[in-house]
Amino acid sequence: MTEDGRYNTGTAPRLCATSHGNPKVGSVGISSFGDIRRFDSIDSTNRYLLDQARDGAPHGVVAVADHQTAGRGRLGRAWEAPPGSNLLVSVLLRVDLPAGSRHLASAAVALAATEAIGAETEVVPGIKWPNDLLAPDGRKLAGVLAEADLSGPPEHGFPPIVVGIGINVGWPLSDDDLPEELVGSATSLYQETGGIVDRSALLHALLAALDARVAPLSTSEGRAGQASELRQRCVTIGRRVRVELAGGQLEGTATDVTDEGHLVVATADGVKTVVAGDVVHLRPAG
Ligand code: BT5
Repeated sequence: MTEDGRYNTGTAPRLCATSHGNPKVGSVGISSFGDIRRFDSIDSTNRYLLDQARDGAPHGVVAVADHQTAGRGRLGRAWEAPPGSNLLVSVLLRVDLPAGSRHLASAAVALAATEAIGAETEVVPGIKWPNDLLAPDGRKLAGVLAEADLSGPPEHGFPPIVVGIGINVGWPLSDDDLPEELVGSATSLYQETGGIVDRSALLHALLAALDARVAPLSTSEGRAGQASELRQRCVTIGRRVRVELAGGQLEGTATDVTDEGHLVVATADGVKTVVAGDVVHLRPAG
């Protein structure tokens, strides 16, 4: 960060975008995700697509922003990204996904993002359960936020799940850019590679990879396949973890991810399956 509290964005690349509230509608020729709405500035691309979904927007609408004024993380937390530096994108999914397997929708986006990053850079991110992409050094490169709205009328199709991802592309340029609380825990593709990654190319690669992952979510074999990929990518498995749950916490060793995408933790009180929670990777004992 600069001394006056603003972000240093250096020469980060810019997405093509339009003014607040008036999305520029575009297409990248990917079958599921042809309707791409681009914003110069918006409060949150997830908020926008949830509202669109309530009005009946179909599967496949994409919102991408150059800047979010109220970018959100999970549990009311904020997602930081200065204007014009990172990839901030949400997709509206309406898929035939059993309620117990909804985590696989965000896993599909996380897996697609690891593929896209692998296609555009040499970085091989790991997935920290439930939703973070970590650089090999363990710092957070990207975060995924899935929000479902189950209240809509059936004529709009399967209930909407909006999955947003923020990928740190050009920011932070260095640790000096970061607010103190993110130093040591956040990184960017720029920091990892020393190069500028084109955000439009990354978006295209992400949507192409996700396109191939959507149909399989509707079959049990397809879901098992994605869960298996998640298992391979999941750097939480094998780690000692503390899991913060809505009603308490547990500690143990993460041993597996189920076919529904849930985390299995071996604790002193037996094996627990975690559907939703915040995970802290602990240092190995001793
Ligand atoms: C997430 O939440 O990681 C989900 C982030 C999702 C952001 C996307 S951007 C497009 C779409 N529209 C939205 O409004 N949101 C989505 P969580 O696991 O709760 O992590 C949030 C925490 O990560 C914060 O409390 C910070 O500690 C940290 N953090 C914030 N910004 C960060 C960044 N750019 N890089 C790394 N860590 C960050």
